[in-house]
Parts: sequence; structure tokens; C-alpha cells
Amino acid sequence: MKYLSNLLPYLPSTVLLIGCGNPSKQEAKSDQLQKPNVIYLIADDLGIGDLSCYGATKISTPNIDRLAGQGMQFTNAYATSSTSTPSRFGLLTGMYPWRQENTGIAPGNSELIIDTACVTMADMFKEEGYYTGAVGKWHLGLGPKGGTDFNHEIRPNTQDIGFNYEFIIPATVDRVPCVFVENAHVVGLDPQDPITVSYQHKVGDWPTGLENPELVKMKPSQGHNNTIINGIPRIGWMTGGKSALWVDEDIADIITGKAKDFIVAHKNEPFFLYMGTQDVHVPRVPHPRFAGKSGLGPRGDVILQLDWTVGEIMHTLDSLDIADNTIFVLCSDNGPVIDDGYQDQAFELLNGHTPMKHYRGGKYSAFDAGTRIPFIVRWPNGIKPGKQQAPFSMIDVYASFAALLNHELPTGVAPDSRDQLNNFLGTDTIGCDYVVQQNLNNTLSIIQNNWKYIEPSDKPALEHWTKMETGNNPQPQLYDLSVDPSEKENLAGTHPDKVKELAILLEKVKAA
Ligand code: NG6
Ligand code: CA
Repeated sequence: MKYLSNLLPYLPSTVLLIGCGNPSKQEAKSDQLQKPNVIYLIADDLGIGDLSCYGATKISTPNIDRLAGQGMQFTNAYATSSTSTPSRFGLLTGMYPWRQENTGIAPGNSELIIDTACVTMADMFKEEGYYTGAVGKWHLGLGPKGGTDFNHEIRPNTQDIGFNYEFIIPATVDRVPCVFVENAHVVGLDPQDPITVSYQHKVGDWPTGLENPELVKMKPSQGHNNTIINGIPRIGWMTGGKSALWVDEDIADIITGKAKDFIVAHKNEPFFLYMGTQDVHVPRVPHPRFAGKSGLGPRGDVILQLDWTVGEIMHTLDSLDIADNTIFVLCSDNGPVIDDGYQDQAFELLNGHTPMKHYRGGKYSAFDAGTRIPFIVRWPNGIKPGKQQAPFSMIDVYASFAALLNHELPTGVAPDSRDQLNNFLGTDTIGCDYVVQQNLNNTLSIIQNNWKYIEPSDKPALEHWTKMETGNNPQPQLYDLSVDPSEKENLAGTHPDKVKELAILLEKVKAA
């Protein structure tokens, strides 16, 4: 098994005693030679500046800091895209999302946007004998073309693209329907009270933020004025399914509990757990035990809640004695945003906190803060703790795991994913040849050797609601990230050859 050669230098010496101890000892040790479990925890809209291990001083994230201290902490890691749906699509398919239509931010009743014929990363783990699960935020659609019917078995679902088990939030917490789906069924649904969802027009007679603003406990700042659920006006209209509605304050507890249950149930076999937290996406509604605890308002409080979730998963692994042979990845799906549509005082209470660090832009943007993400990989059996400065892109996670498992990817599978295993393990300090980034409007950028080129775009320079800089510019842009990480000075005019070189490279990637 090839993957063992990667981890041999780091295996505890006791493992080398396999076969020469007493039988019970031998059995216990052989666990350590089992394929490593994989937990891939993708937080929502978490910024590289939101964690104390990345330099935040106004907030403390002790559990995540411990994870980072015991693993490889990446300082130049990128998501494929600056919003959720395409970013997650790229991770799970190993294909750049901009190659496929319909991979933009998905509504809550979107069809499953990953073709069931696609061999996903979950399929790959399954073929390798892993038990696979998806828990938490999904946001890649469910059901057939035409949209999801939440009142019957919901197929195709994650179980048709490689997952054995699912307990998911269909889209985002600000989108209807506000229900969980477990193994193709809405949890707690009363068949006498079926769910109707629309993203075109009002359905049923439940109050909306637009018509009944006096009923909301969290006011919108942008959009978010359709059906009110739990006092929070959402995107989209719904009616029915009353017994199935989630309570926002409890979501972190529920999905963390489901993730823990999954780990406990599958501790004796290799497992792959893909977990998406709703934190720190809007609406930011912490459990009362975190409310007011950060001093930075709800946005800070849900960072503490996320840190708690990570701590719970770590404790679970410790209590089962499987932490050493579990690869635990923590990252974000895209860059941070401060006001993303509710009046939650995120700006007013920042208190000097810098979610984007010194990077330009944020969620939605072609500038670096759009896709630059915190990225931590802990694997005591296979990774010596350290910092990884080499460039790394989430598009390469799939092929890197395949390499770890010595799993040959057939032609056409994960077409854009490159084997960056040594980068992922922190032993390659050069990193990937180039990183491609995608903004809200599908404007692409490419980074190579610290030079960043953003292709020209006629799309708006500011995102409509948040006024975030999108990085769109009708002129080509070129930045030297080695001296200008904040992308202040466009050097395209003075470096036409570099612009040409990177534009050609980007065209090549597009044509591949
Ligand atoms: C935007 C929403 C924003 C968020 C985003 C998706 C408005 C005004 N803004 O359209 O609140 O939901 O979509 O975020 O509706 S993501 O992280 O899931 O991509
Ligand atoms: Ca997101």
C-alpha cells in the first residue's frame, strides 16, 4: 500500500512491532495501519483573519488553534470560488465549477447539480472501502431537474453521488425550506402538512419580512424579506412542514451531535465524513451559551460556536482513541463578509477585528480575500506539525487523497484536480504550479509564482447588496503578491509580457 510509505517516517515506533507482540496487542496496533479516517470540515464564510492561530487578537479560538498546532497550517491556501455552491462543487467533483452551467449560488429547491454519473470524491472513498457521510450544510441541490419535492423520498440526493449517509441542511440557513434532510427524507415532517417552496412568488399565508416587518427578531439589511421562520425573514417562500422546522439556536448542537454519532458508529472502519457547518453564515444565531460571549456581536459569537464544534469532534476522536489515524481538515468555503444581509451589528462591533486580514475584497470577490481561506490539516500519524506557505488549492484535495490511497483515477474523473499530496502533507515547499480563482460573476484569476492576473470583465465592480469589490475591471489586472499582497497596484500597464503570459496560461486551463 503506497500510502504507508508517506506516513512511515511519522508512525509511532510501536507500530513497527506489529506481528511480534501478543495477539491482542497486535490487533490494537493493526488499527493504526488501517487507512486513515478523513473528516473534512468546511466552515461557511469563515475568514483567514477570524482565527487566533492566524493572528486574530480580538477573538480566541482555542480548539482550532490546538488543531493547527498539532497539524499543518496553510497560509496560502485557496478555495476554488468566492461563493459556496461552486466552491463545494469543485471540491467534491475535482472539476472547476465554471466548466458547468448552473453552479452559481443554488436556491433552496435547486435540483442536485452534481450529475449522478460523476465519480465524486465520496465515490472514490467508498470504492476504497470507506463509509461515507455528509452532515450539515449541503448547498449543491437535491432532487431532479425542476426542483426538489420535499414531501417524498428526495432522489437523487447525496446518496446517489457517493455518500452512504446524509443529515443535511439542503442549502443555506438563510434560504427556505428551514428543515433537515436525513437519508432522503425531511426530518420530523408530518405528511398531513406538506411543504411547499417557491423562489418565484409567495406561497401559503405565512408572514413575510416585507409584509410584516413588525414580526421579525432579526431585521434584514439586504434582501432576506420573504417568509419569516423563527422570527427571521429568509430568502424564498415556504409554507407547511411546521413540525419539521429547525430552531436556529440549536443547529450547531444538532449537526455536531450527528457528526459525533457518525464517528462513533463507524470508528472501526475507515470513514469519510464531509461536514459543512452553517457557522459563520448569516443569519448568525448562536446558541444562548455563546450569545454575547465574543464581544464582537453575533458574528464573533458564531465563530466561538464553530470553535466549540471543532473541539467536540476532537474530543470524540480522542475518546475513541482514533485521533492519530484520522486526517482532520478544517477550512472555509470562501472568504469572509461582514454584513451579508441582516442587521446583526457585525460592522459596528468589529472592534478592530479583521476577518480578511490585510487582503483585498472578501466573499464574492476576485481579489484575494474572496478565496484565500484558513486551511488546516491534522494527521498525527502522517504529518509533522508545521506551517505550509506553499500555494495550495482546494481543487487538488480530491486527487491528493486519491494519491494517498494509491487510487488510480480513470481519465475524465476529477479532471482539474492535481496530485498535491506532498503539498497537502506539508513536505513539498514549492506547491502547485498555479491557482485559479473564480468570483461571483465567473471572472477568473490565475496566480503563478506570486504574480496574479485577473481577466478583464465588464461585470459590476461592486456586488449589488454588500458593495463588496468584485475585482471586475474592463482592463486586465496584474498584481505582484510577493510585495503587494493587498493588490493595491495594478502593474498590467508596465508588465505587458507578464499579462500576456498569464492570460495564455489561463486560456490553456480553460481549454483543457
Ligand atoms: C446572497 C445572499 C447572501 C448569501 C449568499 C450566499 C442576499 C441579499 N444575499 O445572494 O446573504 O446567502 O447569497 O452565500 O440575498 S453562500 O456562502 O452560500 O454562497
Ligand atoms: Ca459560503
